Amino acid sequence: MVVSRKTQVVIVGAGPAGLFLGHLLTSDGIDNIVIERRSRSHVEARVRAGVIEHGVVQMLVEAGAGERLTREGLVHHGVHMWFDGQRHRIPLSDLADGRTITVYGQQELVKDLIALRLASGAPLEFDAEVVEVDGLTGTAPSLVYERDGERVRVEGDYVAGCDGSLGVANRAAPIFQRTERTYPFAWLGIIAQAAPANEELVYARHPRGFALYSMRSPTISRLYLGVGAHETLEEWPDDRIWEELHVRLATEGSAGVNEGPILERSIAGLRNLVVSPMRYGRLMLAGDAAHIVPPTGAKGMNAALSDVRDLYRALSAIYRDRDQRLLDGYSDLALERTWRAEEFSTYMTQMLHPYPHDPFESEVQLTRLRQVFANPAIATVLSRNYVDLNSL
Ligand code: FAS
Ligand code: PHB
Repeated sequence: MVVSRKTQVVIVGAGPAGLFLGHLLTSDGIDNIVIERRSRSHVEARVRAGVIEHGVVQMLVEAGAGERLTREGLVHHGVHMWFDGQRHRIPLSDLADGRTITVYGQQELVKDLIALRLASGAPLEFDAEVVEVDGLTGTAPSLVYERDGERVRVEGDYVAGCDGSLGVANRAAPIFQRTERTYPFAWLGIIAQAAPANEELVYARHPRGFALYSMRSPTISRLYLGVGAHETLEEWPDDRIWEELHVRLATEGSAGVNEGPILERSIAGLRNLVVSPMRYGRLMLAGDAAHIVPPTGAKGMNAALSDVRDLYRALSAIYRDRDQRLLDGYSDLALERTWRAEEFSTYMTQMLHPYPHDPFESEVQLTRLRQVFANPAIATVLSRNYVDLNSL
Protein backbone atom coordinates (compact mmCIF):
# COMPACT_ATOMS: atom_id res chain seq x y z
CA MET A 1 0.00 0.00 0.00
CA VAL A 2 1.57 3.33 -1.04
CA VAL A 3 0.93 6.40 1.11
CA SER A 4 1.29 9.76 -0.68
CA ARG A 5 2.67 13.06 0.52
CA LYS A 6 3.09 16.37 -1.32
CA THR A 7 5.56 19.20 -0.80
CA GLN A 8 7.49 21.83 -2.84
CA VAL A 9 11.09 20.53 -2.60
CA VAL A 10 11.97 16.89 -1.86
CA ILE A 11 15.50 16.51 -0.43
CA VAL A 12 17.25 13.14 -0.49
CA GLY A 13 19.93 12.75 2.21
CA ALA A 14 20.54 14.21 5.67
CA GLY A 15 24.24 14.95 5.33
CA PRO A 16 25.52 18.56 5.56
CA ALA A 17 24.17 19.36 2.07
CA GLY A 18 20.60 18.05 2.51
CA LEU A 19 20.18 19.42 6.03
CA PHE A 20 21.53 22.87 5.19
CA LEU A 21 19.30 23.12 2.08
CA GLY A 22 16.30 22.12 4.20
CA HIS A 23 17.24 24.77 6.76
CA LEU A 24 17.54 27.56 4.16
CA LEU A 25 14.26 26.62 2.39
CA THR A 26 12.34 26.35 5.68
CA SER A 27 13.72 29.73 6.81
CA ASP A 28 12.29 31.14 3.57
CA GLY A 29 8.88 29.52 4.02
CA ILE A 30 9.39 27.04 1.16
CA ASP A 31 7.92 23.63 2.05
CA ASN A 32 10.37 20.76 1.93
CA ILE A 33 11.01 17.28 3.31
CA VAL A 34 14.37 15.64 4.08
CA ILE A 35 14.54 11.86 3.63
CA GLU A 36 17.50 9.90 5.09
CA ARG A 37 18.10 6.14 4.85
CA ARG A 38 20.21 5.83 8.01
CA SER A 39 19.22 6.40 11.62
CA ARG A 40 19.69 9.71 13.42
CA SER A 41 22.33 8.20 15.71
CA HIS A 42 24.31 6.86 12.72
CA VAL A 43 24.25 10.18 10.86
CA GLU A 44 25.25 12.13 14.00
CA ALA A 45 28.11 9.73 14.84
CA ARG A 46 29.68 9.59 11.34
CA VAL A 47 33.20 11.10 11.55
CA ARG A 48 34.26 12.96 8.37
CA ALA A 49 35.19 16.54 7.65
CA GLY A 50 36.92 18.79 10.09
CA VAL A 51 37.86 22.03 8.32
CA ILE A 52 35.39 24.77 7.38
CA GLU A 53 36.36 27.60 5.04
CA HIS A 54 36.13 31.29 5.97
CA GLY A 55 33.23 32.09 3.64
CA VAL A 56 31.32 28.92 4.57
CA VAL A 57 31.52 29.81 8.28
CA GLN A 58 30.13 33.26 7.45
CA MET A 59 27.33 31.69 5.39
CA LEU A 60 26.37 29.29 8.21
CA VAL A 61 26.37 32.12 10.76
CA GLU A 62 24.24 34.40 8.52
CA ALA A 63 21.77 31.53 8.07
CA GLY A 64 21.42 31.10 11.83
CA ALA A 65 23.25 27.73 11.85
CA GLY A 66 26.60 28.86 13.28
CA GLU A 67 25.98 29.58 16.97
CA ARG A 68 27.83 26.53 18.42
CA LEU A 69 30.31 26.54 15.51
CA THR A 70 31.50 30.05 16.44
CA ARG A 71 31.45 29.21 20.15
CA GLU A 72 33.34 25.87 19.99
CA GLY A 73 35.11 25.92 16.59
CA LEU A 74 38.93 26.35 16.64
CA VAL A 75 39.96 29.29 14.44
CA HIS A 76 43.36 28.85 12.75
CA HIS A 77 45.47 31.49 10.99
CA GLY A 78 48.04 29.09 9.61
CA VAL A 79 48.81 25.50 8.60
CA HIS A 80 52.00 23.46 8.70
CA MET A 81 53.65 21.30 6.07
CA TRP A 82 56.53 19.12 7.30
CA PHE A 83 58.91 17.53 4.84
CA ASP A 84 62.65 17.02 4.30
CA GLY A 85 62.83 16.59 8.09
CA GLN A 86 61.92 20.27 8.45
CA ARG A 87 58.88 22.15 9.82
CA HIS A 88 57.33 24.76 7.49
CA ARG A 89 54.36 27.04 8.29
CA ILE A 90 52.04 28.81 5.84
CA PRO A 91 50.67 32.05 7.41
CA LEU A 92 47.27 31.60 5.76
CA SER A 93 45.60 34.74 7.12
CA ASP A 94 48.58 36.99 6.30
CA LEU A 95 48.46 35.74 2.69
CA ALA A 96 44.68 35.63 2.29
CA ASP A 97 43.43 39.04 3.48
CA GLY A 98 42.97 37.92 7.08
CA ARG A 99 40.75 34.96 6.23
CA THR A 100 40.89 31.94 8.52
CA ILE A 101 39.81 28.28 8.65
CA THR A 102 37.68 26.87 11.48
CA VAL A 103 38.22 23.35 12.78
CA TYR A 104 34.81 21.92 13.73
CA GLY A 105 33.75 18.28 13.24
CA GLN A 106 31.25 17.58 10.44
CA GLN A 107 29.15 15.49 12.81
CA GLU A 108 28.89 18.52 15.15
CA LEU A 109 27.51 20.62 12.28
CA VAL A 110 25.12 17.80 11.35
CA LYS A 111 23.91 17.66 14.99
CA ASP A 112 23.35 21.46 14.94
CA LEU A 113 21.39 21.28 11.67
CA ILE A 114 19.27 18.35 12.89
CA ALA A 115 18.48 20.23 16.13
CA LEU A 116 17.42 23.29 14.10
CA ARG A 117 15.33 21.08 11.82
CA LEU A 118 13.49 19.40 14.68
CA ALA A 119 12.93 22.77 16.36
CA SER A 120 11.37 24.11 13.12
CA GLY A 121 8.92 21.20 12.94
CA ALA A 122 9.72 20.66 9.26
CA PRO A 123 9.63 16.98 8.19
CA LEU A 124 12.83 14.89 8.54
CA GLU A 125 12.44 11.16 7.91
CA PHE A 126 15.21 8.85 9.19
CA ASP A 127 15.56 5.12 8.37
CA ALA A 128 13.78 5.90 5.10
CA GLU A 129 15.53 4.71 1.95
CA VAL A 130 14.64 6.35 -1.35
CA VAL A 131 14.27 3.53 -3.88
CA GLU A 132 12.62 5.22 -6.86
CA VAL A 133 12.82 8.67 -8.51
CA ASP A 134 10.29 9.47 -11.26
CA GLY A 135 8.84 12.18 -13.48
CA LEU A 136 11.97 14.32 -13.52
CA THR A 137 11.19 15.91 -16.90
CA GLY A 138 7.56 16.68 -15.98
CA THR A 139 6.21 19.37 -13.62
CA ALA A 140 5.57 17.02 -10.68
CA PRO A 141 8.57 14.76 -9.99
CA SER A 142 8.18 12.19 -7.24
CA LEU A 143 10.12 9.58 -5.37
CA VAL A 144 9.32 6.54 -3.27
CA TYR A 145 10.98 5.76 0.04
CA GLU A 146 10.71 2.57 2.04
CA ARG A 147 10.66 2.24 5.83
CA ASP A 148 9.67 -0.78 7.88
CA GLY A 149 8.11 -2.40 4.78
CA GLU A 150 5.94 0.64 4.12
CA ARG A 151 6.32 2.50 0.79
CA VAL A 152 5.67 6.25 0.69
CA ARG A 153 5.46 8.30 -2.51
CA VAL A 154 6.42 11.94 -2.12
CA GLU A 155 5.54 14.38 -4.89
CA GLY A 156 7.15 17.79 -5.24
CA ASP A 157 7.99 20.56 -7.68
CA TYR A 158 11.73 19.81 -7.43
CA VAL A 159 14.02 17.04 -6.14
CA ALA A 160 17.41 17.85 -4.56
CA GLY A 161 19.82 14.90 -4.76
CA CYS A 162 22.00 15.38 -1.66
CA ASP A 163 22.50 11.65 -1.13
CA GLY A 164 26.24 11.31 -1.64
CA SER A 165 28.20 9.47 -4.33
CA LEU A 166 26.57 6.09 -3.57
CA GLY A 167 22.99 7.42 -3.48
CA VAL A 168 20.17 7.08 -6.06
CA ALA A 169 20.13 10.63 -7.45
CA ASN A 170 23.33 10.58 -9.53
CA ARG A 171 22.10 7.36 -11.17
CA ALA A 172 18.58 8.66 -11.86
CA ALA A 173 19.27 10.05 -15.31
CA PRO A 174 21.18 8.68 -18.31
CA ILE A 175 22.71 12.07 -19.13
CA PHE A 176 24.83 12.12 -15.94
CA GLN A 177 28.43 11.59 -17.06
CA ARG A 178 31.01 10.46 -14.48
CA THR A 179 34.65 11.63 -14.68
CA GLU A 180 36.80 9.77 -12.17
CA ARG A 181 40.34 9.27 -10.92
CA THR A 182 41.65 6.99 -8.18
CA TYR A 183 44.92 6.98 -6.22
CA PRO A 184 47.18 4.16 -4.96
CA PHE A 185 46.54 5.43 -1.41
CA ALA A 186 43.87 5.54 1.27
CA TRP A 187 43.62 7.44 4.54
CA LEU A 188 43.50 5.59 7.84
CA GLY A 189 41.85 8.09 10.20
CA ILE A 190 41.56 7.92 13.99
CA ILE A 191 39.90 10.01 16.67
CA ALA A 192 41.96 9.83 19.88
CA GLN A 193 41.28 11.00 23.42
CA ALA A 194 44.53 12.98 23.52
CA ALA A 195 45.35 16.69 23.52
CA PRO A 196 46.67 17.79 20.10
CA ALA A 197 50.43 18.41 20.32
CA ASN A 198 50.21 21.34 17.90
CA GLU A 199 48.12 24.51 17.83
CA GLU A 200 47.52 24.20 14.07
CA LEU A 201 47.08 21.42 11.49
CA VAL A 202 50.19 19.59 10.30
CA TYR A 203 50.37 17.94 6.86
CA ALA A 204 53.47 15.73 6.76
CA ARG A 205 55.13 14.24 3.72
CA HIS A 206 57.55 11.57 4.99
CA PRO A 207 59.46 9.11 2.77
CA ARG A 208 57.38 6.38 4.50
CA GLY A 209 54.13 8.15 3.57
CA PHE A 210 51.62 10.92 4.31
CA ALA A 211 50.39 11.93 7.76
CA LEU A 212 47.99 14.60 9.01
CA TYR A 213 47.77 15.89 12.58
CA SER A 214 44.37 17.51 13.04
CA MET A 215 42.04 17.92 15.99
CA ARG A 216 38.45 18.27 17.12
CA SER A 217 38.94 20.06 20.45
CA PRO A 218 41.72 20.85 22.98
CA THR A 219 41.33 17.27 24.25
CA ILE A 220 40.49 15.33 21.07
CA SER A 221 42.98 14.68 18.27
CA ARG A 222 42.13 13.65 14.70
CA LEU A 223 45.04 11.91 12.95
CA TYR A 224 45.46 10.37 9.51
CA LEU A 225 48.04 8.07 7.93
CA GLY A 226 48.46 7.50 4.21
CA VAL A 227 48.25 3.71 3.65
CA GLY A 228 48.03 1.43 0.62
CA ALA A 229 44.70 1.58 -1.24
CA HIS A 230 43.90 -2.02 -0.32
CA GLU A 231 45.09 -2.08 3.29
CA THR A 232 42.58 -2.96 6.02
CA LEU A 233 42.10 -1.90 9.66
CA GLU A 234 42.99 -5.44 10.72
CA GLU A 235 46.52 -4.78 9.40
CA TRP A 236 46.81 -1.70 11.66
CA PRO A 237 46.69 -2.55 15.37
CA ASP A 238 46.94 0.47 17.73
CA ASP A 239 50.66 0.18 18.46
CA ARG A 240 51.51 0.08 14.75
CA ILE A 241 49.35 3.19 14.14
CA TRP A 242 51.09 5.17 16.93
CA GLU A 243 54.56 3.95 15.92
CA GLU A 244 54.00 5.10 12.33
CA LEU A 245 52.54 8.47 13.42
CA HIS A 246 55.59 9.10 15.63
CA VAL A 247 57.94 8.33 12.71
CA ARG A 248 56.13 10.41 10.07
CA LEU A 249 55.44 13.39 12.37
CA ALA A 250 58.93 13.46 13.90
CA THR A 251 60.81 16.48 12.66
CA GLU A 252 63.45 18.66 14.25
CA GLY A 253 61.85 20.61 17.11
CA SER A 254 58.43 18.97 16.71
CA ALA A 255 56.36 18.33 19.83
CA GLY A 256 55.83 14.72 18.70
CA VAL A 257 52.47 12.97 18.97
CA ASN A 258 50.33 12.66 22.11
CA GLU A 259 48.87 9.17 22.39
CA GLY A 260 45.52 8.30 23.97
CA PRO A 261 42.61 5.84 23.71
CA ILE A 262 41.47 5.50 20.07
CA LEU A 263 37.73 6.29 20.02
CA GLU A 264 37.08 5.84 16.29
CA ARG A 265 39.01 4.53 13.28
CA SER A 266 38.23 4.23 9.57
CA ILE A 267 39.94 3.81 6.21
CA ALA A 268 38.75 5.89 3.24
CA GLY A 269 40.08 5.50 -0.29
CA LEU A 270 41.22 8.63 -2.13
CA ARG A 271 39.48 9.48 -5.38
CA ASN A 272 38.14 12.24 -7.59
CA LEU A 273 34.64 12.07 -9.08
CA VAL A 274 32.67 14.68 -11.03
CA VAL A 275 29.12 14.01 -12.25
CA SER A 276 27.98 16.41 -14.97
CA PRO A 277 25.68 18.08 -15.64
CA MET A 278 24.46 18.64 -12.08
CA ARG A 279 20.84 18.96 -13.20
CA TYR A 280 18.36 16.86 -15.13
CA GLY A 281 14.93 18.45 -15.48
CA ARG A 282 13.54 18.94 -11.97
CA LEU A 283 16.39 17.04 -10.27
CA MET A 284 19.45 18.95 -9.05
CA LEU A 285 22.54 17.30 -7.58
CA ALA A 286 24.51 18.90 -4.73
CA GLY A 287 27.53 17.86 -2.67
CA ASP A 288 29.09 14.39 -2.83
CA ALA A 289 26.20 13.25 -5.08
CA ALA A 290 27.88 15.37 -7.79
CA HIS A 291 31.54 15.47 -6.80
CA ILE A 292 34.14 13.74 -4.63
CA VAL A 293 37.56 15.17 -3.86
CA PRO A 294 40.44 13.54 -1.99
CA PRO A 295 40.29 15.13 1.54
CA THR A 296 43.83 16.53 1.37
CA GLY A 297 42.52 19.96 0.40
CA ALA A 298 39.68 19.88 2.97
CA LYS A 299 37.19 20.85 0.23
CA GLY A 300 34.46 18.19 0.23
CA MET A 301 31.98 19.56 2.74
CA ASN A 302 32.81 23.16 1.87
CA ALA A 303 31.98 22.51 -1.80
CA ALA A 304 28.77 20.72 -0.74
CA LEU A 305 27.57 23.68 1.36
CA SER A 306 28.51 26.12 -1.42
CA ASP A 307 26.41 24.11 -3.94
CA VAL A 308 23.49 24.31 -1.51
CA ARG A 309 23.79 28.09 -1.16
CA ASP A 310 23.52 28.44 -4.96
CA LEU A 311 20.70 25.87 -5.26
CA TYR A 312 18.74 27.60 -2.49
CA ARG A 313 19.12 30.99 -4.21
CA ALA A 314 17.88 29.47 -7.49
CA LEU A 315 14.82 27.81 -5.92
CA SER A 316 14.04 30.88 -3.85
CA ALA A 317 14.08 33.07 -7.00
CA ILE A 318 11.53 30.75 -8.61
CA TYR A 319 9.12 30.69 -5.66
CA ARG A 320 9.54 34.42 -4.94
CA ASP A 321 9.74 35.95 -8.46
CA ARG A 322 8.99 33.03 -10.82
CA ASP A 323 12.53 33.72 -12.14
CA GLN A 324 14.04 30.57 -13.68
CA ARG A 325 17.41 32.06 -14.66
CA LEU A 326 19.46 31.09 -11.58
CA LEU A 327 18.21 27.52 -11.79
CA ASP A 328 19.10 27.37 -15.49
CA GLY A 329 22.63 28.51 -14.56
CA TYR A 330 23.00 26.32 -11.45
CA SER A 331 24.84 23.38 -13.04
CA ASP A 332 27.42 25.52 -14.86
CA LEU A 333 28.05 27.70 -11.79
CA ALA A 334 28.48 24.73 -9.45
CA LEU A 335 30.63 22.75 -11.91
CA GLU A 336 33.00 25.70 -12.36
CA ARG A 337 33.60 25.77 -8.59
CA THR A 338 33.73 21.95 -8.48
CA TRP A 339 36.59 21.75 -10.95
CA ARG A 340 38.54 24.32 -8.96
CA ALA A 341 38.04 22.18 -5.85
CA GLU A 342 39.11 19.10 -7.84
CA GLU A 343 42.23 20.88 -9.15
CA PHE A 344 43.28 22.15 -5.70
CA SER A 345 42.58 18.83 -3.96
CA THR A 346 44.56 16.93 -6.62
CA TYR A 347 47.45 19.40 -6.32
CA MET A 348 47.58 18.97 -2.51
CA THR A 349 47.22 15.17 -2.74
CA GLN A 350 50.00 14.66 -5.29
CA MET A 351 52.33 17.09 -3.52
CA LEU A 352 51.91 15.53 -0.06
CA HIS A 353 51.85 11.78 -0.83
CA PRO A 354 55.16 10.16 -1.85
CA TYR A 355 54.85 7.82 -4.85
CA PRO A 356 57.02 4.85 -3.82
CA HIS A 357 56.56 3.19 -7.21
CA ASP A 358 57.36 6.29 -9.29
CA PRO A 359 60.58 8.00 -8.11
CA PHE A 360 60.41 10.58 -10.94
CA GLU A 361 56.88 11.68 -9.98
CA SER A 362 57.89 11.67 -6.33
CA GLU A 363 60.78 14.09 -6.93
CA VAL A 364 58.62 16.34 -9.12
CA GLN A 365 56.02 16.59 -6.36
CA LEU A 366 58.64 17.18 -3.66
CA THR A 367 60.06 20.00 -5.80
CA ARG A 368 56.55 21.46 -6.09
CA LEU A 369 56.23 21.34 -2.29
CA ARG A 370 59.58 23.08 -1.78
CA GLN A 371 58.46 25.84 -4.18
CA VAL A 372 55.52 26.67 -1.89
CA PHE A 373 58.05 27.82 0.70
CA ALA A 374 60.51 29.32 -1.77
CA ASN A 375 58.01 31.46 -3.67
CA PRO A 376 55.51 33.66 -1.72
CA ALA A 377 53.28 33.95 -4.81
CA ILE A 378 52.73 30.18 -4.78
CA ALA A 379 52.12 30.19 -1.01
CA THR A 380 49.56 32.97 -1.54
CA VAL A 381 47.61 31.03 -4.19
CA LEU A 382 47.63 27.93 -1.99
CA SER A 383 46.46 29.95 1.03
CA ARG A 384 43.59 31.58 -0.87
CA ASN A 385 42.45 28.22 -2.25
CA TYR A 386 42.71 26.61 1.18
CA VAL A 387 40.86 29.19 3.28
CA ASP A 388 38.14 30.17 0.83
CA LEU A 389 37.71 28.69 -2.64
CA ASN A 390 34.74 30.99 -3.21
CA SER A 391 36.91 34.06 -2.65
CA LEU A 392 38.97 33.51 -5.82
P1 FAS B 1 26.97 12.90 2.71
O1 FAS B 1 27.57 11.67 2.14
O2 FAS B 1 27.56 13.46 3.95
O3 FAS B 1 25.39 12.68 3.01
C1 FAS B 1 24.57 11.98 2.09
C2 FAS B 1 23.45 11.32 2.91
O4 FAS B 1 22.52 10.70 2.00
C3 FAS B 1 23.97 10.22 3.83
O5 FAS B 1 23.52 10.47 5.15
C4 FAS B 1 23.34 8.93 3.26
O6 FAS B 1 23.00 7.99 4.27
C5 FAS B 1 22.08 9.49 2.57
N1 FAS B 1 21.58 8.62 1.49
C6 FAS B 1 22.31 7.98 0.55
N2 FAS B 1 21.50 7.28 -0.28
C7 FAS B 1 20.22 7.47 0.17
C8 FAS B 1 18.94 7.00 -0.26
N3 FAS B 1 18.79 6.18 -1.30
N4 FAS B 1 17.84 7.40 0.44
C9 FAS B 1 17.95 8.26 1.51
N5 FAS B 1 19.16 8.74 1.96
C10 FAS B 1 20.26 8.35 1.30
N6 FAS B 1 35.43 17.50 3.54
C11 FAS B 1 35.90 18.74 3.97
O7 FAS B 1 35.38 19.75 3.49
N7 FAS B 1 36.87 18.85 4.91
C12 FAS B 1 37.48 17.73 5.46
O8 FAS B 1 38.32 17.85 6.33
C13 FAS B 1 37.06 16.42 5.00
N8 FAS B 1 37.57 15.32 5.54
C14 FAS B 1 37.05 14.12 5.12
C15 FAS B 1 37.57 12.99 5.67
C16 FAS B 1 37.08 11.76 5.27
C17 FAS B 1 37.67 10.53 5.87
C18 FAS B 1 36.00 11.65 4.31
C19 FAS B 1 35.43 10.32 3.87
C20 FAS B 1 35.46 12.78 3.75
C21 FAS B 1 35.98 14.00 4.15
N9 FAS B 1 35.49 15.15 3.63
C22 FAS B 1 35.99 16.37 4.02
C23 FAS B 1 34.39 15.10 2.62
C24 FAS B 1 33.03 14.91 3.29
O9 FAS B 1 32.95 15.70 4.33
C25 FAS B 1 31.89 15.09 2.26
O10 FAS B 1 32.25 16.05 1.31
C26 FAS B 1 30.55 15.50 2.88
O11 FAS B 1 30.13 14.46 3.70
C27 FAS B 1 29.54 15.73 1.74
O12 FAS B 1 28.28 15.99 2.32
P2 FAS B 1 26.93 15.54 1.55
O13 FAS B 1 27.01 15.94 0.12
O14 FAS B 1 25.82 16.04 2.41
O15 FAS B 1 27.00 13.93 1.52
C1 PHB C 1 40.12 16.68 9.54
O1 PHB C 1 40.31 17.42 10.52
O2 PHB C 1 39.38 15.69 9.58
C2 PHB C 1 40.78 17.02 8.26
C3 PHB C 1 41.53 18.19 8.18
C4 PHB C 1 42.15 18.53 6.99
C5 PHB C 1 41.99 17.71 5.88
C6 PHB C 1 41.21 16.57 5.95
C7 PHB C 1 40.61 16.23 7.15
O3 PHB C 1 42.60 18.04 4.74
